[in-house]
Amino acid sequence: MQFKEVRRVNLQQIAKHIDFHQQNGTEMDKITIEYPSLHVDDAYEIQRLSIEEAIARGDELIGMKMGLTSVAKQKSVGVEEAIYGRLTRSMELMEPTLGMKGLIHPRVEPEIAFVLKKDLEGENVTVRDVWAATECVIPALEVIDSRYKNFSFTLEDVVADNASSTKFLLGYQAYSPYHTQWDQIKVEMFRNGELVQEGVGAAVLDHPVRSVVELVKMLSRRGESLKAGMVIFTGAITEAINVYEGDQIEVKFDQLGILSLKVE
Ligand code: 0L1
Ligand code: MG
Repeated sequence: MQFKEVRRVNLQQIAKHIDFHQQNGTEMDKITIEYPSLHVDDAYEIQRLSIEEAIARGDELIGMKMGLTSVAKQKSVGVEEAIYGRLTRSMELMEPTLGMKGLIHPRVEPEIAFVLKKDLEGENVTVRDVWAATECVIPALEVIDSRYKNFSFTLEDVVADNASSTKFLLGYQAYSPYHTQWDQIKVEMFRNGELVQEGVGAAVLDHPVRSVVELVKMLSRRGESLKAGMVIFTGAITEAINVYEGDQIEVKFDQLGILSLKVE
């Protein structure tokens, strides 16, 4: 077998391995233990292939997310760059409850989500292009759950594991992109009534719209783009918090209401 063929087969096998752990909510060793020379480009290909496995089972790609968009978050997991992941229909919580079954060590983080009405592509995309392509902006919560033991990984590991994507909740109320200054939005996160995290929208690459620009650029380097109708999670406004069965999470988005999540 040619080298290229061996590599292609391996990426597919690794993708199937990761998909298995994502589907079953079981822990795994870092893939870089077995494949120490894995490149980040390979990791993004593994991510794409693992989502293809889910799509082949009837799931659907409905959005994308940016992760590690704040220096604080990068420091907390020891990875020094922003990354992206893919969101599928089965990840969306239709009710504000999170079942612990099938999850390993979930964490919750508040985000600002964009919903697109036009495609976005290309290395030269601008902030103006993103506003013109945005249907609405929605306060949201992301549930991340690394499949790696102890939430410990390298850049390549976390990219291959779809940037820890697991579940997401969109608020019921959508806002015009021009409703407010999204970088000024203050967010407070409460667990069982106790304030545990606070932050502002500017924590996300100075402004959440810049996260969408960066995502389009990163995707264009791999020949991919964002499509009309997609929901885009722009990145965490605060540190993520661990959640446990019985927890009640409340996140106050300044002037935009409260998102609640009951953990069962
Ligand atoms: O959405 C995120 O910022 C998570 C990116 C992956 C790192 C992590 O699991 O904390
Ligand atoms: Mg996130």
